[in-house]
Amino acid sequence: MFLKNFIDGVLVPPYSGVHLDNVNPATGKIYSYIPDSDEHDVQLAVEAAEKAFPTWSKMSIDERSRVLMRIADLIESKLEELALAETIDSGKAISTSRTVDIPRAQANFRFFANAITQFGSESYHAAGEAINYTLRQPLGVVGCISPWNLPLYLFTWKIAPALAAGNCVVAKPSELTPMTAFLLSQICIEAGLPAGVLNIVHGLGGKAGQAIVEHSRIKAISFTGGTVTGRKIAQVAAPMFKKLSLELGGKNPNLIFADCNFEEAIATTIRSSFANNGQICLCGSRVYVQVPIYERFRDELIKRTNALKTGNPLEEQHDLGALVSKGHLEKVQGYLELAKAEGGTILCGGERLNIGGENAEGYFLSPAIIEGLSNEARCNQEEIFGPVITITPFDTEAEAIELANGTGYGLASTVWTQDISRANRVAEQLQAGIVWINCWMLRDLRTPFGGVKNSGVGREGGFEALRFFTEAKNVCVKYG
Ligand code: TXE
Repeated sequence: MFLKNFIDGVLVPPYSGVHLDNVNPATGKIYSYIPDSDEHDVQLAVEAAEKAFPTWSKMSIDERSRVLMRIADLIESKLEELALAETIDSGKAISTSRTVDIPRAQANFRFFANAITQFGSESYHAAGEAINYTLRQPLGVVGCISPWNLPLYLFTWKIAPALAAGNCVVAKPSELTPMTAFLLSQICIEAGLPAGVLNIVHGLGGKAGQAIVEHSRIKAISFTGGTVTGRKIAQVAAPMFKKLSLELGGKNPNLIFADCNFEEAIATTIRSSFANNGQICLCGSRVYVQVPIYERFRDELIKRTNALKTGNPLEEQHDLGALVSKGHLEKVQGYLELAKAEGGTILCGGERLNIGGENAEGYFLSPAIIEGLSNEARCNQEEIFGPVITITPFDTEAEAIELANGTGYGLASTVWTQDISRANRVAEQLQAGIVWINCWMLRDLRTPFGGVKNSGVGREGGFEALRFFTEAKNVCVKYG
């Protein structure tokens, strides 16, 4: 199957005529081909978006909202088809696609279709003198670039607020997981989204992605992906004074105090470590446990990690599927080797698995726990982004905070304690954009989402996203 770009409301092949292989990570086999787009395709997409902008941006909020709702309804009605496509493309367990990825993609459109109807702006009244009010106007054409770990989920998390705010979009999904973005283009046609409002250009980051970032008429870039890529994008976009939202990597700590609810802490730590094969920027990859419960917690964690089932992602009984690509599998395996060289002990997992049958060549790795590394070890500092966590004991609250904050990243963290004062005290001191107390990934789409330090700049979610995708213009009116 040959996927197509979605430009000016129609599905078209790439300008170059060249296609890239798309591999099913659970089999290691090519199963479709994606457009190898370049600056020509991006140019056509920008022109289509500019042509659509005057009408889309002036359409009533109610009408715009209805179109986005129709897209949400169609995603919902095609849940099974989209979940299957997501799993084949990314290797993730089908239960994850069914219960997390696709429901959330639908929710993203529904949420922003509603949010735009409630989006207001400030006004300041200086009695007897003047009134200031702020207009929030769409930017024009904006670029959205998303990664492979939560393909449709993160793609729509950017596109939905951009469109809701009245912008026209040129978007690029990851070349590793293009399928559901392609299916989304068909859904947009079915939903009656006007031509050119959303344009989807497939292809490589360094080529199609770079062309989006470099395009002088694209006013803002919303990007989720690796920190190294984020830095490259900032280097190009910042001197052009584009608005930038960068949601980058994480090396998130789980702080588990001795007074926690043990069962909840352990069950959630299993999820936060290995959900989606650990390929979620919010996964907790550094687990710190207070000394009195350290051994008990560690042993139980090993037991439950060993009980996780890794296998054919299309079979419902499997908790973990395949890693997204051969390159990524090798990167994660490289970190396991490094962990040993750094003096760590692999307590369980970390083996390349041969599932057999048609999955014999798939990129399967058993979930791993590493103990005995210093906080400065690279495996405790760098984002591994696979089913690999480290576990480390701590004594005091102050030590826990120091360990947690001791990396270049600052995306998310979890705190496990029954002491409400401690929970709030620790939350205040953590260098992170998101702190979960006694839970993980409990998401409310109204909240600000993003990181500090090397985890990025800007916030997504709720009105923050609508503010990002609009320009504030203050109007000052003097009383006559
Ligand atoms: O992502 P990239 P990669 C982390 C994770 C992973 C590492 C590298 O640690 O191992 O990043 O992953 C596009 N201009 N995360 O290389 O390259 C690319 O085509 C414009 C964390 O797969 O960041 C894709 O659409 N675009 C993470 C998107 O950027 C460019 C999610 C992300 O790809 C580009 C994914 C360029 N120069 C990886 N180069 C998270 N935090 O959620 C690439 N792209």
